[in-house]
Amino acid sequence: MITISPSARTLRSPFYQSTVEDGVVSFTLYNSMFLPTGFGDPEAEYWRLKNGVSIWDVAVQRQVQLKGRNAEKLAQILCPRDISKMQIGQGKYIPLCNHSGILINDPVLLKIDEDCFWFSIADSDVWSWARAINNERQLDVEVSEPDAAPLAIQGPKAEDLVAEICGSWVRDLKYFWFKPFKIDGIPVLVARSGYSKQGGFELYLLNKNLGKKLYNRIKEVGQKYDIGPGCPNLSERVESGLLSFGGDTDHSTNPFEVRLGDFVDLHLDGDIVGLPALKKIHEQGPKRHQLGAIFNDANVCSHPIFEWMSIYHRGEPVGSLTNRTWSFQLEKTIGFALVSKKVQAGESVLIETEQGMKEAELVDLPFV
Ligand code: THG
Repeated sequence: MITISPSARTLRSPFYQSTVEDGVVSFTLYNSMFLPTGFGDPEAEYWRLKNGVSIWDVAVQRQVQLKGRNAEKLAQILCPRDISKMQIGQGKYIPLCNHSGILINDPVLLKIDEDCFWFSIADSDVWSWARAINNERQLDVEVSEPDAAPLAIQGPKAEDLVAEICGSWVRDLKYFWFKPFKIDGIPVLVARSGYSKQGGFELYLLNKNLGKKLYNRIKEVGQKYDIGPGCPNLSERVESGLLSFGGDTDHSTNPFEVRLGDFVDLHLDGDIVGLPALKKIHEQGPKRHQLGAIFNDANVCSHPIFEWMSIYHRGEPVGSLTNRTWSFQLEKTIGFALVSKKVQAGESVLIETEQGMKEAELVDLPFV
């Protein structure tokens, strides 16, 4: 068996030991941390997420904290989305872009306080980016990593479980909103969010020494909901059309190509990194778009892909398949296609797989 060698660069989450005890069988690296990718029964993990409730160690969603008098100013310079009306306790999904309008991360932004914001980041270094812009603009904001590690509770039974642990007030939390709370003395932020479309919460643990205690508490109360271990689920997230930054994007992807255009506020003006480029890209019209691909052969391959696969239409290369998975719901092999606007949903394409050229149908996302 090939394994990942640990080192001081590969960090463990506060919930690492708990996932090992829960039978984790594989990890990937994400933001230089171990992210569980399976507990030995992918199908059971999928249906638990769709029909029940599962607990996920997603501490790899690390926090980039901006603190100081100019924290909001710096956050807005970094965000091509209007954050001026955000309230304390509110979150927003943000397509972070560089000066060329290329997507460099897709974090959730949390307004912690009037002078404090957190970016809950996908897999790329936002600390260096934020520090660089901060220093260039001489804003004197402190950019750091707070003691915070998200633990996700996902699935249709998540709300009943979290309400039992924290109180029925959690039922009134709006999407991406959050509130500080103490569970048995364990400080957390309770947020309605998570990387699935099955509903649920994320508990941001605010004391890394209490990971085991929090995990155990949730499992204890979760027993009657038949809770079990899980992790961001490839099959569910692809069916649901959720983007994976770095997996479904490359170094030339802009937000309009990957269905994040609604999160760009083009009317904004002032000093915002990437906004002039985004206005231009929007004006000229993006050249690619993201569609779904459904293979005609049932099970083309169930394991994830290492590299994007070329897609052809009438003999011409038109783009790439950026992920691929077995859909337990559709009982087909599906994936995301990042393709030229010349091809549309409803058309057939050929995809260059390790089993040769395979026919697939393009469809609009999400699949489900
Ligand atoms: N939770 C937290 N941090 C994160 C993620 C998360 N950081 C990394 C990664 N996930 C960021 N990416 C996403 C992608 C999609 C969503 C959230 C974070 C998401 N999208 C919904 C959708 O696309 O339908 C809703 C978007 C909206 O309507 O605003 O939830 O999961 N803490």
